[in-house]
Amino acid sequence: IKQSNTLCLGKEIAYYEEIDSTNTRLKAWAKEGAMEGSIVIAEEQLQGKGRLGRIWDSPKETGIWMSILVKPQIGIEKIPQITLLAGLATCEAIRKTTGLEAMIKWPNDIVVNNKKVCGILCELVNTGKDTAVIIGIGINVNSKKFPDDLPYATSLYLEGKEVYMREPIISCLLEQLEGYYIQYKKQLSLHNIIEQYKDKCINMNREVNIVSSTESYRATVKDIDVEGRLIVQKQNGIEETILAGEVSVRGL
Ligand code: BT5
Repeated sequence: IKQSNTLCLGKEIAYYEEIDSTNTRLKAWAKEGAMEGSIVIAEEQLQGKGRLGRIWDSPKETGIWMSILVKPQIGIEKIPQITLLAGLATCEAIRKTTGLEAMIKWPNDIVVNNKKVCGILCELVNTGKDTAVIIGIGINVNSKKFPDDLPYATSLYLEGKEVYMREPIISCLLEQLEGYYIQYKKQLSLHNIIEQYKDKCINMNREVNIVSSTESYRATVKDIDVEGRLIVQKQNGIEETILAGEVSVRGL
């Protein structure tokens, strides 16, 4: 990744042909003292991770499977904000480099034409010295097809009918993310970032299924607050604040 104009992100890069998970690798490296902005990237993941123990399909050379280390010195309750930043930066980078109308599905998916093209998994790691966040980003770039059990998955290639170089997308993503991250650390810009996120979020003012381990109901998305939580209104008019719950949108 030669042409990335960043000050911090991507200055140290560990590249693998094959790895279990870039998040897992970067977690270990963080404990060994990796500096902020360090990146792990792989051509193929054998055990790519989604949220809640789910699997992220990461076949060889078709995607961007990457993890980025940041050290914002925040508590676990602030991780959703980092997920938002990463989602916004990735959405912008996909738009800028492909021209596709990428949208964000709260909290951590990027969709194109209502299908999932990217997933983001942020994890907190205690390095012994400080607390760091691993931002794991998986983008399906040139995948030509997906297994039958992933009917809502798509790639930039399938949506744009074009083969895309991965390097410019990565460079653009790092630049976008660094820009938002610098803003984020100033805290004052948080409202501005949330507004930009909401502009690109497909769930805004739409009906969603809220599915948790104990209940399931339909509600309308009203807002996203500065903590990155979803504010929904149930059919009986009562508002609920949703944290890292499971929100499924029809057709996704
Ligand atoms: C996510 O989880 O969407 C987060 C995915 C993060 C992957 C990156 S790749 C680099 C880094 N290293 C890792 O090990 N992970 C990160 P979640 O919202 O739980 O969605 C997972 C679900 O998406 C799965 O249960 C499948 O239904 C679906 N899925 C799996 N692989 C997919 C793919 N390649 N494209 C689209 N959907 C997929």
